[in-house]
Amino acid sequence: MHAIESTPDFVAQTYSKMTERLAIVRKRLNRPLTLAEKVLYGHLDDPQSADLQGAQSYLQLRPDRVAMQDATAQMALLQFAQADIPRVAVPTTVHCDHLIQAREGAERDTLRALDDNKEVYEFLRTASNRYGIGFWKPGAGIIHQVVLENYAFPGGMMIGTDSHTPNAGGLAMFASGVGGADAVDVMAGLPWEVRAPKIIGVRLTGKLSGWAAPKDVILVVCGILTVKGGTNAVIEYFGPGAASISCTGKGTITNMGAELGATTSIFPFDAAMERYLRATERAALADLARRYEHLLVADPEVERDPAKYFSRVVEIDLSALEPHLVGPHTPDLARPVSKMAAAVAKESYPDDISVALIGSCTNSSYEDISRVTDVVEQATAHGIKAATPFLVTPGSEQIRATIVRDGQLDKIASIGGQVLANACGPCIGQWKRDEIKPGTRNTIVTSYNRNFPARNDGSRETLAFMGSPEIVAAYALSGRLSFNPMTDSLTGSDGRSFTLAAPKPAPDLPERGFVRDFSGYEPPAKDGATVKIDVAPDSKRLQLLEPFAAWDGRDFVRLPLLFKAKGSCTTDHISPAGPWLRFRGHLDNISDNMLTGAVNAFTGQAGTTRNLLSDEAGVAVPKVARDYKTRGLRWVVVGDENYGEGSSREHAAMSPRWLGCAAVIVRSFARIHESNLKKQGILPLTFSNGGDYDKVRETDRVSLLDLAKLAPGREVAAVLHHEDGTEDRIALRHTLSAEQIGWFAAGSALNVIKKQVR
Ligand code: MIC
Ligand code: SF4
Repeated sequence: MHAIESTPDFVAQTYSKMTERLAIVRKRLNRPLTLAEKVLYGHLDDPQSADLQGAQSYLQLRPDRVAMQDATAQMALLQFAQADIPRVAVPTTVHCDHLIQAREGAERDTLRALDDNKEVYEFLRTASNRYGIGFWKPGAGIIHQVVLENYAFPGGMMIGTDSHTPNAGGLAMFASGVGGADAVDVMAGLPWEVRAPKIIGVRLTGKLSGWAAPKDVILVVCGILTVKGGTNAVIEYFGPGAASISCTGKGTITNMGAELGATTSIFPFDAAMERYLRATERAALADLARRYEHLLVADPEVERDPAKYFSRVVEIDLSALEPHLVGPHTPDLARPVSKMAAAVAKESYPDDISVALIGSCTNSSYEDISRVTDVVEQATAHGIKAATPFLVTPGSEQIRATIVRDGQLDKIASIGGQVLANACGPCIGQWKRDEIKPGTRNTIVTSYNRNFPARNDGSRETLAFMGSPEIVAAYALSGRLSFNPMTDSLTGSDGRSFTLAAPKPAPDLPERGFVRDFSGYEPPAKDGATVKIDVAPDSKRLQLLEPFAAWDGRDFVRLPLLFKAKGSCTTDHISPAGPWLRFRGHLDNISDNMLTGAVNAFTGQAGTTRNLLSDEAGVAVPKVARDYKTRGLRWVVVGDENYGEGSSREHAAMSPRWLGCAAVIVRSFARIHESNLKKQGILPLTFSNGGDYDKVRETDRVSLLDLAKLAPGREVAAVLHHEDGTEDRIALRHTLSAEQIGWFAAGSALNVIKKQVR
C-alpha cells in the first residue's frame, strides 16, 4: 500500500522515472526543453511512442497524485464506486472546504456545516476510508492551500477535481484541474489523457515594490491573454524577476492561471521554494529538489532565446507594475487602481463598497496577511476602522493558527475584521449576507480569483472587483470604489487627513515557523474492504449513478434546440453553485439548476427558453429539458465563445447528459468543460464557420448526420431545420480522438473503463 504523503522515497522515485523518460524524449526531440516540457514529458506513459509533434495530439500521462474537494469528490467517488475497484492506484486526498456557509463566523459556521452536511461528509469519509484516500475534515482548510502545505513537490504532476489545482505550480508542480471522470481514470490506474498543450512564456524582470503584489502580476496577465488566451496552453514563468517572488506569491499567480483557461501554470524551482519546503517540515524534499534541480528548471538555452521555444512570450517588468482591480463579472477586465475613479463615473458602478473580503485559496498566505496587517496598523494609528464589513477567509488551519499566534488576526479584528471558516465560503456563493436586501445592485471587493455574475451571493446585481489582499484592505478603509489607495487621502479620528503608505515588504514565512496542524486529517483504514459506504435510497443529497445508455448507432435527426446561449457562458451559468452545492452528489436534483444562469440569445433573459413542443415561451430550461426527456427526445445546446469557462465541475456536463443532451455546438470551448462533455458521452462540436452561430433560430430542429463515420479530424455535417421549412446546411468540427469516439459510442467513458479494469 502506498503512503498518502509525498515521502522522500516517493519523490526520489519520481525523479528517477522522470530522468529515464526524459532521456528517451531528448533523443527523439534533440532540442533544449522548457520546464513545462520536462515535467510533462517526464510523466509520459509511453515516452517512446507518444505523439510529441501533432498539433492536436493527446498525451497519455502518469500523474503522481490526485486531489479532490468535497463538492466535486462526491460525483467522482460515485463514479469510482461504479467501477468496483478496491483501492486507488495513486496517493489521493479529499478536502472538505466548499460546503461551509459563511454566516456568523468560523466556529458556528463550521458546526452548522457539520450538521447540515453530515450525510455527505460521512459518505466522503467512509468512501475515502474504503478506497485508501486521505481525508481532510471540514475546517481543516481549502484544498489548494492544504495541498501546497503538505503534498505538492517540485517536478511532480498532480490532477485535482478543481480548476484552481494549478496553485501548486507555485512550487514547480505540473498541477491541472480536471473533471471527476479524469480523476477516476488515474485513481483506477489508467493514464490521464490531455491535449498536448502549447507553452506560453511569461518573462518577469525587475522586482515588486510599493503596493504591487503577486496578484497584480496575474491580473495583468489576465488582461493581456484574456479568459480564453490560455486554452490548451501551459503558462511558464521565467526570467530574473521570478526568483524575487515568494513561493506562496507564485502560488497566487499559478492559481489564477485557471482564469486564462490554461492547462496549468508553473514557476521554476528556486530558493524561495526551497525555503517554503523547509518551513513546512519537508527538508528532505528540499534536498532532493536541489539534487535534481536540472529537472526542475528550463534548459539554459530557453532563457537565452525564449522566442524560439515558447509559442508566445509576454514580458512583464515587476518594477513598473501598478496595483490593479479586475471586474466586474469577468476576471480579464483589468484596470490599474488609478483608473477606477474614471471607470466608476463612466460605467456607473455603485461607488459605495458593500463588503470587502480577503483570503481564499488564492490569497491567504502569511505574506498576504502580514501586508494586510501593515495597512491595518496604519488605520489603527490614525484611529479609524474599516468603513465596510471586512471578512477574512484563511486558506488553512495552519495559516489561521499561525496568524493568531503572531498577532495579525487580532489586529485585523480590532478594525472590524471578521474571521470566517477555513473554507471557500463567499467565494463560491456559500454566503448568507444580511447587510443588503437581496437583489440590490452593489459593489464588493475581494482578493478571490473569480467574479462571474451571481457567484458570490447568488445575485447578478452584485459587482465583484478583485485585487490583492492589501489593496482590498485599503478599499475596506475608504469604502469607495473610486478611491486610489496610492494617492487619495483618508480622514483620521482627529479629523486630519492622511495618505496610506505602501505596505512594507513582509516576511514570506513566519520567523517562528508555522503552527503545523494535522488534527483535521484522517488517514484511510488499513483494510478498506470492510468499510461500508452508505447511500440512503431516499436521500436528497446523494444518488447512486446509473450507467448512461450506449449510443444506438443512428444519426441524431431533427433534435429540438433546447437553448442558445449568448456571450460568456461559464460553468457558473450552466451549473450554478451557492445553494445548489448541496445537491452535488445527487444528479437528478442538481439538474434542476441546468443553464439557469445562462443568457438566452433570443430573449436576453437568463435561464428560460421556449418549449418547441408545447410552444410555450419563457419556461425554465430544466423544465423544458425534462419535458423532452419524458417524450423520449434528445436535444442540443448552442453556445458562443469559450463555452464552459471557469470551473471543473462535471455537473455542467452530467446534468445535460442526464436530461437528454446529445450535442453542444459552440464557437469555442474551454478545455475542462470540453473534456467533461466527452467523458459523459455528449458530442462537443464547434462551428467550422463561427458565423454559422447566427444562423441558429429559436425554433430550430437540428440534425447531425453520418455519425457512423465519425472519425478524428473529420467534420460532422449538420442541418438546421427552420420552422418556415427552409434549411441551413453547416459543417461542425470536433477534437475527438478514436478512443474518445469510443466513449461516445459506449454512452460514457466510465462505461468503457468498467470493461477495461475488470
Ligand atoms: C470554483 O472555484 O469555481 C470551484 C467551486 O472551486 C470549482 C469547483 C466546483 O465547482 O466544485 C472549480 O474551480 O473547479
Ligand atoms: Fe474554493 Fe474559491 Fe478557491 Fe474555488 S476558487 S477552491 S471556491 S476558494
